[in-house]
Amino acid sequence: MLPCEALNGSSELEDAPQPLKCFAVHTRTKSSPKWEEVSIMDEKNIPIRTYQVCNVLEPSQNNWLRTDWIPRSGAQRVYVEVKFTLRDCNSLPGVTGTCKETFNLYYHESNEDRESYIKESSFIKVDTVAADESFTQVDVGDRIMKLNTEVRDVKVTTKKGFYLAFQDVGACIALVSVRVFYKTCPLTIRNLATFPDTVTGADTSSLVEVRGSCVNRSEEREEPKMYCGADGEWLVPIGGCFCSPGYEERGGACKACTAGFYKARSVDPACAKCPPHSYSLRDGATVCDCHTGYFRADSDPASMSCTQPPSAPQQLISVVNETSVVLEWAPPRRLGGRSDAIYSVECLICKSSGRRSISNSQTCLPCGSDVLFSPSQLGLRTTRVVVSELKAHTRYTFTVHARNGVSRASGAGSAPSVSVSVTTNQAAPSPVSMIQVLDVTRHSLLLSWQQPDRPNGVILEYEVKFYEKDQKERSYRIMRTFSQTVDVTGLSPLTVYVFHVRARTAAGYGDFSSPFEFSTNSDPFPLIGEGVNSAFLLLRAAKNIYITYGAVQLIYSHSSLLSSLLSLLLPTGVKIYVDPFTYEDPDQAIHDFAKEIDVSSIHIEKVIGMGEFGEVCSGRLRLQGKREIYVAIKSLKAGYSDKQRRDFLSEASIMGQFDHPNIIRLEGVVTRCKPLMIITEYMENGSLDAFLRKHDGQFTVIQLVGMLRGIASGMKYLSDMNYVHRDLAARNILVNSNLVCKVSDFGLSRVLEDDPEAAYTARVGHIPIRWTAPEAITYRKFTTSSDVWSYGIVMWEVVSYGERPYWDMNNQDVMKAVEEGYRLPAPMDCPVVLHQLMLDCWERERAERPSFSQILNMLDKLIRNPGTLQVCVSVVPEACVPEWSVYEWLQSIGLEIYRETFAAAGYNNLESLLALTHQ
Ligand code: ACK
Repeated sequence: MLPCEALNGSSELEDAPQPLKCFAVHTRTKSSPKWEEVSIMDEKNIPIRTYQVCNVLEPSQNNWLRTDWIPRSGAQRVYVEVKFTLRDCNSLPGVTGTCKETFNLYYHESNEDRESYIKESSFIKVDTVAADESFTQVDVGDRIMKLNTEVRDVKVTTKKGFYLAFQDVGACIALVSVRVFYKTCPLTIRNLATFPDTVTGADTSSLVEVRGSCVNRSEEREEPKMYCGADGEWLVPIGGCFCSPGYEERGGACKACTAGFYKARSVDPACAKCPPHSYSLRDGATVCDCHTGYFRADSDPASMSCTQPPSAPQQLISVVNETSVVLEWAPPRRLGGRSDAIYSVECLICKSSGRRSISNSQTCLPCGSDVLFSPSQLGLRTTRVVVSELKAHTRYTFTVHARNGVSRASGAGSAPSVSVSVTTNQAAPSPVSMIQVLDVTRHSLLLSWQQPDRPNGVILEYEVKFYEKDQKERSYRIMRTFSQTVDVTGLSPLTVYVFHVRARTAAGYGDFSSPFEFSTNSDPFPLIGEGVNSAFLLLRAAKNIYITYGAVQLIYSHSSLLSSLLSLLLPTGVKIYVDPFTYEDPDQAIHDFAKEIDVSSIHIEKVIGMGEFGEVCSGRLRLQGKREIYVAIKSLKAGYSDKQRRDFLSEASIMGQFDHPNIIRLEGVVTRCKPLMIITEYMENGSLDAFLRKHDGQFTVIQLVGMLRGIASGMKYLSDMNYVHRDLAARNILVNSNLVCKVSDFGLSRVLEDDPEAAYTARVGHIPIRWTAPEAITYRKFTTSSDVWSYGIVMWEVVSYGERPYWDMNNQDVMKAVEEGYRLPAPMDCPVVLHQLMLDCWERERAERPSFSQILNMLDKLIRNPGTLQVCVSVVPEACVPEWSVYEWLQSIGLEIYRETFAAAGYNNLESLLALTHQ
């Protein structure tokens, strides 16, 4: 066997070194092999086997020595290292020119490992191998054998293996060893990627591209690649891997982070110590857990300390400016280690619910969506917010909550907060947004407008300013009116006028509306129109007439023409109620007082209740040239009798005669098709009794008095028109979205058959006993004064938030008690002045009861001086305002002259006043 040395970065070919065999290669000359296998001693005197040839004396030598078949084993370029000795021709005595000093190296690729006979021509020459120069210098006589080492490489790519062959052409050679190997780039790890042992390419310049694979616990950063060069060197590393989270690179491998350390992302260079307020107990942590009481938000990086929710905001202060409040606060004392504190403002309207409870507990409701927060209500980064569009005279509680990124993670229920309660001041009403013209003549314009969006109190009157457009504001006129309509007369024909309207409450005037322009026309003024309608219009336009109910009955019962003529004789300005039952033809009444509406302009939406004659629905009405409005629709159910039809329509005939902001407005009737309908304005909050019960304790006294004022104003209007309602009760008052109360439920026969409260009495028929004055119960004496009695009961219902008058006493007991002088006591927290007014309405002698006009004046006075409402008749002494003296209380009700009398009688403090009774 030939000796063999292993070389770094190279591989010996399988089965190499191969035993060289001296065997025949098919040659053109001789066939006998000249190579001989000879044992010699090497330099160290170790015996080795060699192949030798030395036919230097004979010419034309061609001696072949070939290896066995060598499998290629994937190699593409193999290296052949030959160790040999060669005799210097000059050192050989007697040698002629035939002596050579080289031999040739050949190869032959083959899939066969058993080719016994290979033609010489099948071999391809690799090179002519010469001995080293130094070797030619041989010490003559001493014959030191010089070992030459020559390496040649050859590309072998076509077959599974190859043969090597050595051709001697007349030299004196001894082949000591032949080592055949190929080169690989050795397995290596670069940038945390493993590159396998790779065989080099076929050519000396070829680079083999190799893809690496990430080491354990690592992940690819960018595809790891390297090139294996022909000499077995790795070149141009690209890409690589990162250690996975929880692991870091140590010595080319990925090792787990130890306890107390973590690595969150593969791109992080190394494990890091756990941030403050966190820990990791096990190796390989990707994140550290927070200590108890500390938290991490979803968006917090793992490198961030664990933090805490903030404490409550501090030093909340409020500055009220009419109906706006500025809230300012200081940041929480503890921010929890974060800088992302945000604030939200909660707004509640709170009412003391002390009416039935001894404690001062509060009922709070969220403020409506119409309240504005600037810059915003939620997610505030600033410590200041302006809250506007609040209701006037209303108590609000604002709570400022502080939160930060870990408030939710902490799982704490509500965020720490600070609260403040404020009461808004009076505010002037907002401007009227739109003025419409209802009727135009040569000299007049009939205008109407909606109540301002934010009345901020009870509207006491409207001021209408107008001027000729050409005159600008150089000369203008002012008109004041209580209603939302005004008939502006005395105008010049065909002239453009500019109108502004503003509203006034106890807080003063609001701003004027923007200008609206209307022109008078040149139509002739209808002096006497046809029928009652025009006569009635004239009556409405007239000023300062007074006519009795009976007189009008007489006129209308005879002839509408007569009444028209009479009306011309009357002084101007008075509106008189006309009993539709005095008409010979009831249809005439309905057409005189109500507008016929085409059913196609009504869009019914839903049923809202049941009336005596059928369903009550809500819906929309769009009349030509007018904007769409919400309406209530009462219909007459099928199968009605003549009487029912007449009774049903009588309500419209009555309502159609009224035009007042506190009387339900008739929009019109449908009589030309079935079912018959009565269309009225829509009152969003339904009937007053149910509305108050629903909002028990939620209004200020001023708001309650505002409602009562509206009802009193409507009743004054009705009484001025000589109309007696007979069934005034909170259930027959409707409330709109602005809390405006309007008297409803008119009709004649219904008095009082459709009222579930009306009890049948043998003497006077159906009577709502609890609401009715004794003289009306006893001998049917229904007058405005009996309406005043009912109004007193309504006052009691309102202040007690819909309580049933006389609670569960039966009608008999109520009549008896009232007869004996018993009167309803003041409801909880009822101002003394209001209860006094109720008692006045319940005077036995009807002549001693106040008129609606007096009631209205009284309520206006109270609204203008809210201080007078501060003293309450209450079973809870603390519900009264403590700082008031008896004198101040007497002053507030205009009775300060009795100061001495009260003192003499021992009434020295407010508590002693609680014992006072009406008597
Ligand atoms: O208490 P409510 O909701 O108010 O239930 C009754 C029901 O119809 C039967 O009368 C309601 N209602 C009557 N007229 C109107 C109206 N103009 N606007 C709104 N609701 C009305 C009443």
